Amino acid sequence: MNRLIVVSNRLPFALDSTGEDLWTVTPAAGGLVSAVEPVLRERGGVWIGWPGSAGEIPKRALADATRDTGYKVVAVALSETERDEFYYGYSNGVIWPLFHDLQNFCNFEPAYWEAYKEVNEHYADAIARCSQPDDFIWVHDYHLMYVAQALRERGLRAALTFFLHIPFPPYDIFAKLPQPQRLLRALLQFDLLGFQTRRDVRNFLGCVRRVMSDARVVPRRELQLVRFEKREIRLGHFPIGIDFDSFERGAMSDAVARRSQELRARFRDCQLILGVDRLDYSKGIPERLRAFRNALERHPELRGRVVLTQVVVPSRVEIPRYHEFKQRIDRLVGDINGRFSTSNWLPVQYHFRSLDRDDLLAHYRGCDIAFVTPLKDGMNLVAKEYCACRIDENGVLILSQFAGAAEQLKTGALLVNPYDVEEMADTILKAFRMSDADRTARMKRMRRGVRDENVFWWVDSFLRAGAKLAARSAGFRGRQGARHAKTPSAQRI
Ligand code: GDG
Repeated sequence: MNRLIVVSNRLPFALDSTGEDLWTVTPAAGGLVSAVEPVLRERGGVWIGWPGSAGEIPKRALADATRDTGYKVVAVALSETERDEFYYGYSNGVIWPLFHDLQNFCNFEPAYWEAYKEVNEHYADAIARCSQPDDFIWVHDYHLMYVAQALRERGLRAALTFFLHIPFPPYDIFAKLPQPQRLLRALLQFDLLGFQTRRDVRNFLGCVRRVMSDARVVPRRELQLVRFEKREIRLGHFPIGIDFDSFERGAMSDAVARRSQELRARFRDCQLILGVDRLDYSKGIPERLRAFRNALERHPELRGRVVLTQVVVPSRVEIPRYHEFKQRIDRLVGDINGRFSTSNWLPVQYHFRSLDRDDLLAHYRGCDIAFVTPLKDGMNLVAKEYCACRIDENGVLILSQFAGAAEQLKTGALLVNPYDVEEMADTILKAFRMSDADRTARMKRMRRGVRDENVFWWVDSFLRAGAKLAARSAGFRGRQGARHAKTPSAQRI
């Protein structure tokens, strides 16, 4: 395989200014980074992305931050307006809510689409500048769906591949987008489109059939095929995994064992229920809290016997909707604790911050029940990480039927509808009462799946599908082609 070029909106760390020429480096939160970082660290390659602060890139801080990564980092700069209109605007104010079926949260401001295209052009320029003919170019996620079109306009004919980390909506929802045709046309400039689940592939093909009259869908058993503008585009589902061994090893470490014992010792005689999410309205946190409250109201045997630890990692707090959403969570936690707590029992332990890795793993290892109830989710890695850290093969996973992970974990998880508060409350009781034998049988099945279909399996299956296309690629034409011809062969992966 050839050198891997990963392109995503954000780099795996954020640079924040703390004064004149003073910068702090913080690891970026979120599923894409958790999944892709170990792959690039292992294989090497290039990561193109934005370091998270608007304005010029601080060259020295960037060099310091990337010295020991094991791969090359190319930073893309965004102005404040671009950040507001591309990142907060079109990406997170239109595509994110719409693709999670929450169309009422969308702000279809026309200027955002223009900014989206423009910023995608910056990423395309960065790719054109640093790529070589043999590179495997892998663009990630919903911020960058226009990049292939921008590259085609620059004369690039090399194979381009794309993976969508979030769900792809059904036609009735997708059609609300003011630019359905332009967006699908842009996506069809890639040669390989990867989605998390079969559901997303089905939805995408449904939209292509309804919106793109000159595209032809040719159903295939494995990779689907679309013929469009004399090109062939392949499509498939590639459910993302986690670095299972690293989570398992981490969970076995002395430090994690000690912290998990400390956690358990603080809540003797209680079963611990865990929720871990980025602050996001798609994660179903208020619904989960309402379900927990409902469970305490209707099932008194749970009072004093369960504790819900809810970790909320700050994210996109600059967007007013996220700020309001946090206040809603704060109020619900206050209400539950105010109503049910006793002198020696506080039902909800609420942390609005990121846990360090050992602490996160200690929570996975030490909590009896994971309560993962997104309203909709591309995959949801927390569900898989929980299974990997259950080295005692115990623990119950309550999982939303609308998380991509449900397709793989349904043999062991208790699936729920995250909009059905009473069903979730009853499922808490069912999990609480579940026998050790049942817990173990279910957890063993889930762990087997998460171990086998890990992040390296995910990346290999995607790269294998893409390698067939790369063989057919023609490289750059014109001036860029001439420059590439002189470049020495790149690092192999
Ligand atoms: C997107 C899609 C898809 C969470 N809290 C802490 C912490 N985390 C880490 C978890 C996990 C990641 O953040 C969250 O990943 P998710 O998959 O749950 O969600 P998104 O961020 O929305 O990710 C999602 C994913 O991309 C991958 O394709 O699964 O559907 O929305 O890895 O461990 N990490 C630390 N402390 C915390 O407190 N250190």
